[in-house]
Amino acid sequence: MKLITHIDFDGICCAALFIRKFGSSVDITYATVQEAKQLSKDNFQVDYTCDLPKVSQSVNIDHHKTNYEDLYNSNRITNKDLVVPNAPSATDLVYDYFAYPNDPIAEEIKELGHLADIALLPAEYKPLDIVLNMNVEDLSFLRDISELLAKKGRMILETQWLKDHHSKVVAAYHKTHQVIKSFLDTHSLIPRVVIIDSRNIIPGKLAKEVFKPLFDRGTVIIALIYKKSNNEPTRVSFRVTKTEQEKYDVSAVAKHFGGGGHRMAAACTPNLSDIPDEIINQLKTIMKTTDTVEFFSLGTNM
Ligand SMILES: [Mn+2]
Repeated sequence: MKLITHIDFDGICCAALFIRKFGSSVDITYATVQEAKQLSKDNFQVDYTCDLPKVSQSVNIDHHKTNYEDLYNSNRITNKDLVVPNAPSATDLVYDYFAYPNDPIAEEIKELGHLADIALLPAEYKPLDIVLNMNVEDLSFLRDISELLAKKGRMILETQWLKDHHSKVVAAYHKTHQVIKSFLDTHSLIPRVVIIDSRNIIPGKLAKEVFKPLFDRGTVIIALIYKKSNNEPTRVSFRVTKTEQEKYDVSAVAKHFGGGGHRMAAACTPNLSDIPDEIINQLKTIMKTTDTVEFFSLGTNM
């Protein structure tokens, strides 16, 4: 049994459900969307693709709108696939696909994948979220966390493994929040639409920490510029605040730059020369006439 899954929380919960169902002999590849697309071009052979665009002729279990459209347009969708664009998470779909009767741990894994992907992870999961973000490039770490989740469900929170990892990364996390706070303290007026460059100012793996504090200040759309690490390309991650999700579709903007995703969460890897002007122009195509937009660097004061 070979699985390829996304290197995020949802993808890891999918992996945990596979291990729960088929045991630790499942061969798991963890990949980004770009890597999955390349592996598919190379005709990489797997049985299942989760939370990613379909790889080769595998069974695809996914909830990304752009993937659904691409599969449909290219006639690659089959009746074995479960690609549901409005499903809250791929984990929910894996849970339904295989069925886990009388398995409370599988239910906990489903709950976790679901909450993580709709950005409603309860506070007690924060250490797990931070540890995952900081170790996302370490493939053996991703396997470890999948195995541990499959074995323990939400009790993963009580493990010494998590406590040890958390104590290593918690200082960087607090420093990041100080930088975000001082940015917000020096900017009394925050527009409805914010493009914010976090590169060289906070660790790329923690860049997404800016979303919640900015939304709390009344921003409705954020385009976050970041680099996962020094040798990674510059990426832009788009988010729409929960309360205005119906009104904006950022996947259209991401798609313009060769990326994709969901209406309220999408990403792309634009040309550096498109930052920020072309990003602003594209955001304007989905903004309301009364919306204001501004470009900031997270590190500059006023
Ligand atoms: Mn997902």
